[in-house]
Amino acid sequence: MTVGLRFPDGFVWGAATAAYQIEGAARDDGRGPSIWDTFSRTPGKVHAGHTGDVACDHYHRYPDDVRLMGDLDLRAYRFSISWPRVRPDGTGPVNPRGLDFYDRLVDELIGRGIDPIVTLYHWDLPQSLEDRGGWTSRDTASWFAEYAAATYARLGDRISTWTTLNEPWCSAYLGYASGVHAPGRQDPAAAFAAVHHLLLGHGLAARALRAAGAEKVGITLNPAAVLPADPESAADAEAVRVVDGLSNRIFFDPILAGGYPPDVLEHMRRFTDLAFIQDGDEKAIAAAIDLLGVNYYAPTYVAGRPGAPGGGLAHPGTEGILFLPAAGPVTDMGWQIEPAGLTALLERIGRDYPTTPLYITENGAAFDDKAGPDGQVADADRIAYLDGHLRAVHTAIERGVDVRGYLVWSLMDNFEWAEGYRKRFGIIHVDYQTQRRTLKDSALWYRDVIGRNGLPT
Ligand code: IFM
Repeated sequence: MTVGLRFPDGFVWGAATAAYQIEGAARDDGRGPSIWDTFSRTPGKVHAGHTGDVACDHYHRYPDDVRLMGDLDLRAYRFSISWPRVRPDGTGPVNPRGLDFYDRLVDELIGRGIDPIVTLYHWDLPQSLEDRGGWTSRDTASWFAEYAAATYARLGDRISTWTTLNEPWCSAYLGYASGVHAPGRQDPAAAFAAVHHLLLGHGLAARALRAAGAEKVGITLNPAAVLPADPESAADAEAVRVVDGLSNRIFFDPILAGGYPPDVLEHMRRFTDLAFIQDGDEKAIAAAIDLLGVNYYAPTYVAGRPGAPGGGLAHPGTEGILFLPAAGPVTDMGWQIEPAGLTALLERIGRDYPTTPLYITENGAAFDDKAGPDGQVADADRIAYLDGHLRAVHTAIERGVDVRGYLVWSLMDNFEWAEGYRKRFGIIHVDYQTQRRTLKDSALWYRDVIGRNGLPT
C-alpha cells in the first residue's frame, strides 16, 4: 500500500457523535427530559419541527453501529453520555438503567478493539436544572461534577479518556445570548455567567474524575480560527484581538493559563458586574488536564470597521467589527472550506499553550448527499474536505504541534440541532424512514486512510 503522508505511529483515528443527536429513545428506561427536548418541541426553533425523539435510534441499534465502526477499522469512538439518562432530574438519584446502556455500549466497543472516548456534556442539560437557572446558576457546576463522579463510578474501570464539556462556547453563547440553541435565551449577561459556570463545572468535574482515578481528563473546545481580513491593517488586528478574546482566550486562559485575561474581563464588565466569579474559582478551573480537544470546521475573518454591526447576538459587544461572509467554496452549512485555517489554529494553540497534547475531536462537513440507484453515496466533496483537512493537520504536526489524533464528525448522519435532519455530516448515510445505514464513499476512503496511517500522495 503506497503512503504519501504518514501520521505518527500511534496516531488515534476515530469518529464522533453525541447522545441527543443519535440516540433517540427519549423516554426509554427512565430518561428525564433535557433542554433539547423542550427546545425542539417549541414551534419555530428547529427546522420543520424535527426532534431527537427517535434520531438514529442508536439506543436500540448500537450493536449494529459498533459493528460498522469495526468494519471501518476505527481505533476510537467519541460519544457523549446523556446527563438526563444518568440523573433524570439533574441531581438526585442515579438511574441505573440509563447507565446500563453506556455499560453495554462500552463493552461492545472494547470487544471490537475500539477505544471509547467519553464526553460528559454535549448540550443536553436536564430540563429540571434549566428550570433552576441552568448554566447561569452556580449550583449547576457542582451538580455537573456530581454527575461526572457517578458516571465514572460505573464506567471508569473501562474508559481511559474522559472529557468534560463539548464546545462550551456554543452552550453559553448560542444557548443564552443568541438563543438559536437550547435553552433559547437572549441575554448577554446570562451568557457570560454561563461561560463561567461551565468552566467551573469543567474544573470541578476534572478534579472529581482525577480523584476517582481517571487516567486522562480533558475538555473539547471549538476555538475560532480568527483571521484578519487584511493582515497589514491595525484595525483588523484589533478586531482579531476582541473576537479571539471572546471566543478563545475566555476559555483557553482560565483552563490552561491560570485565569481570565484582563481585556476579556473588561469586555464582560460592559454587560455584568462579574459577581459570579468567586475567590478560588479560577484555581478550580485551572485543574490540570491531559488533553485538549479541538473542533474545527471553518475560519472566521474579521475587520475593524467603524459602524459595522458586529457578529450579532452570539458575539456580544463586537459592534464596529465586520464578520466577513464566507468566500469561496462552502459546505452545505454555508461554512467556508479552508483547511489552512486549521493549520493556523493548531500552530497558534501549540505556540501559546504548548504543554497540552491536542486531539482533533471533530472535523467534517455537511453536503447534500444523494444516494445513487444502487443506494451508494458518492460523496467526493466530503472526501476532498477530509483529505484537505488531514493534510492541514499533518502540516501542523510537521511544524512541531503535538496533535495525537483525529475524529471525524460524524460517524453517521444525525440531528443537526436547529437544522434538524436536513444537514448530513455522516460518513455513514442514515435513511430516517427505515433506519438503514449505508457506508458512504467517504467511509470507505477513511477506512483506507486508517489502514495506511496516512494519505496517498
Ligand atoms: O453537530 C455539531 C456537533 O454537535 C458539535 N460541533 C459541531 C457539529 C456540526 O455543527
